[in-house]
Amino acid sequence: MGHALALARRGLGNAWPNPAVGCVILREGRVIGRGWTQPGGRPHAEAMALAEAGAAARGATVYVTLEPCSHQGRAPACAGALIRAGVARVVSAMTDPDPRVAGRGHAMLREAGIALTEGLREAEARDLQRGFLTRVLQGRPMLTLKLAGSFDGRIATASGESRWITGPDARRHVHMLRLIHDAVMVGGGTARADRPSLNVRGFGPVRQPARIVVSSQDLPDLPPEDADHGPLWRLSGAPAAFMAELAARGVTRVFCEGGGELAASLLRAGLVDRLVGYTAGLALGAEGRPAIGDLTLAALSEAPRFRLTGMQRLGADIVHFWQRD
Ligand code: AOF
Ligand code: ZN
Repeated sequence: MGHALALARRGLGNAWPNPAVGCVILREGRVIGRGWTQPGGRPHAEAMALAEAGAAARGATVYVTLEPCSHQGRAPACAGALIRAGVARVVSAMTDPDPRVAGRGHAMLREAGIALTEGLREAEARDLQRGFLTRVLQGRPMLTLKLAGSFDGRIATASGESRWITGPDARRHVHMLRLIHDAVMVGGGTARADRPSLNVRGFGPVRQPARIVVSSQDLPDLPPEDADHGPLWRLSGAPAAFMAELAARGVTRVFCEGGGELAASLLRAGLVDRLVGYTAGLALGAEGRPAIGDLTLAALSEAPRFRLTGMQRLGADIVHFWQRD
């Protein structure tokens, strides 16, 4: 299952609107098939692993990070494909919350006489599939808020200078995080001030994330959609409404890179699931621009609080990860 989870990660930022699923087929202790959800969501992980295994899948054991689907989509259901291939045993990490599946995939396997184990390493699978779960169960994508700033949490000098507070290792790390999200989001002020590329550079040809600018005004000239830039969407209105609109477009994982007003409105609306902070060893003082605008908190107890899940040194900077459970 650890191998299947690692394969599933290859689909993050790539598989949407579908969840990024991984699948490993084993026979007599040897891996005979490996699969992960392909760009745009098809083929599914199981179809790819079964194709590799071929006739050897008969009698084999299948590890999969999400319940195999039971619905006839653009291709036959994975549960049916596993049954036809004659596998002996399926181990799945979690139930698929999609109402078209919701336990029916597991039931099909059991009824066909396949030995089924559910819930292996479920916590890790849920963490990996969080964007898909949020989309299906809450009708909005998962949102990661990124902030790169000084020791004192400032993102620019009073005059707006921000290049470069953090170093090249941190910047490359940001591109890696863009890569594993479906969409990158900024506010209109940041789009006008920085003209950010909002694309992934330095990782070869990739499925570029969609670019979202939250603004009620016209946008500055940003590059058109091409091989190096994802689709450009301007959204406006209340955070809950544009997040619902993104879910309707199939987006499961959003990476918000500021600015301060957008970050504050998302936090006030309780829509931030994860934080990623890059901190550099310099001080910009009270005159520097704050990373997050006014939260209008009346008491410390109202402050949105997150749990530390990891940290790492990146050259001269550090990156720290937090999340809400
Ligand atoms: C699987 N294996 O690798 C994935 C699954 O639009 P469709 O027909 O491709 O179906 C999308 C749904 O299939 C999605 O909402 C989720 O329930 C499931 N995703 N299932 O068996 C996979 N990605
Ligand atoms: Zn499937």
